[in-house]
Amino acid sequence: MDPPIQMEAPICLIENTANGKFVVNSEAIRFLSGINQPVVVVAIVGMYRTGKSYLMNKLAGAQKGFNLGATIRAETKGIWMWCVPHPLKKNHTLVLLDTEGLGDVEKGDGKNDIWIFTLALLLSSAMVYNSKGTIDQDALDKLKFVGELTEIIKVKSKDNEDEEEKFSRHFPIFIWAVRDFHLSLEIEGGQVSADGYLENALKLKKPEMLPRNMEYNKPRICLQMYFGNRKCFVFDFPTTNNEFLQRLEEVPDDKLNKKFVDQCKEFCDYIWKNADTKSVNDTVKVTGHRLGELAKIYTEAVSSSKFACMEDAALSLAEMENKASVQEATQHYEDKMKTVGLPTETLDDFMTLSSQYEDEARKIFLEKSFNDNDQQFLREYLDVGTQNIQKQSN
Ligand SMILES: Nc1nc2c(ncn2[C@@H]2O[C@H](COP(=O)(O)OP(=O)(O)O)[C@@H](O)[C@H]2O)c(=O)[nH]1
Ligand SMILES: [Mg+2]
Repeated sequence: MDPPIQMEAPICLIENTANGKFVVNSEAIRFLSGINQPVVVVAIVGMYRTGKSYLMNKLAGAQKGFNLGATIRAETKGIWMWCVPHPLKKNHTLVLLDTEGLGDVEKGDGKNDIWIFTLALLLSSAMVYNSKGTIDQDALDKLKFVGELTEIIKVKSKDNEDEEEKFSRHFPIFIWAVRDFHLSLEIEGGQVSADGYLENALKLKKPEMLPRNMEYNKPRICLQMYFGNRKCFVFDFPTTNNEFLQRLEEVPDDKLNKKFVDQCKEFCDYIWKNADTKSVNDTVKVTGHRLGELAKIYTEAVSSSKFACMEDAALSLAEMENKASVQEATQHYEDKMKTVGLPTETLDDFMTLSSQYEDEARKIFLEKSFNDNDQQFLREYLDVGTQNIQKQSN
């Protein structure tokens, strides 16, 4: 069993540099490469100063962690990461990704928001979209860029017309968190749940294809199509005390609005229970190590304005790991053979030992390799094995 993860404070995973490039932080990758446990990844996106970092600290089960912006400037440039032991899933690591705010006026490039959104989406198993007030037209307008995801993300490397219909099979669960919600949950006089409230806000204007309705419908259609699993939580004002509001992370829960504290708890419980282990290609469980590799692959794609292709990412990941498995297996064989006193009494003795170590090595390879569907790496491994036997017996 791996030891529990110890990470004192969040670190930057992907830096959004001054010249608008995204760069992975090698220290974060090094840290992730030491995590062999499967990971549940929760990312949060939304406009800046909407209480994102505060909520992420709650998910970490901590009062402080991610920096809360006490000024109007966006505090976090890029994507920050905090790894903690999963509070419910044994031997799993919960990876929290906190993003800089969308709609930062200092970032002139119109692509900034969609790139942050894309990276958060591709790396997470649950994505929280955080906004303030109500889910109204303005809130949905801020998410307009989801309509452009087809220009950035691909499921398969070969062109396919129905690509976007496949998004929902691979995308994370989507949770809309509405902060400082000041309405009552009612539609046409009847009580609704928060989920019902979200679904109502996503309703399309009919007739759908009428040009004047299309702009209104577009983000709604995309959200419905891409995120099959949707959930909504509304949060009251945390407190009426303005001074508390400025430094919420220092205020204990019993000094805050009880309803808000309960809503935060309900939100965290839902995520802890429902956010799955991150997987690629539906089957391969992502470990911390693999998450670091995925971050590198997707950041590189986004930075160079190439498509971020999920199938290609899974293939690169498999190739990288399978190469390492071949190496580890052959190393095992070689190390074991070094312990054999040569020459052995008979060739039979030699062959028995050799095939025993060969079996062990193959087991190592098979345990560590994945997605080796056409057995390219198994063959490569067997080739190396055969050469080894010839080398040793000569
Ligand atoms: N009104 C209000 N303020 C909040 C809430 N949560 C946090 N804050 C305060 O809003 C400011 C920004 O919070 P932060 O979590 O850094 O927002 P972020 O920029 O979205 O990450 C801080 O001063 C917090 O104390 C909330 O639910 N409502
Ligand atoms: Mg923040």
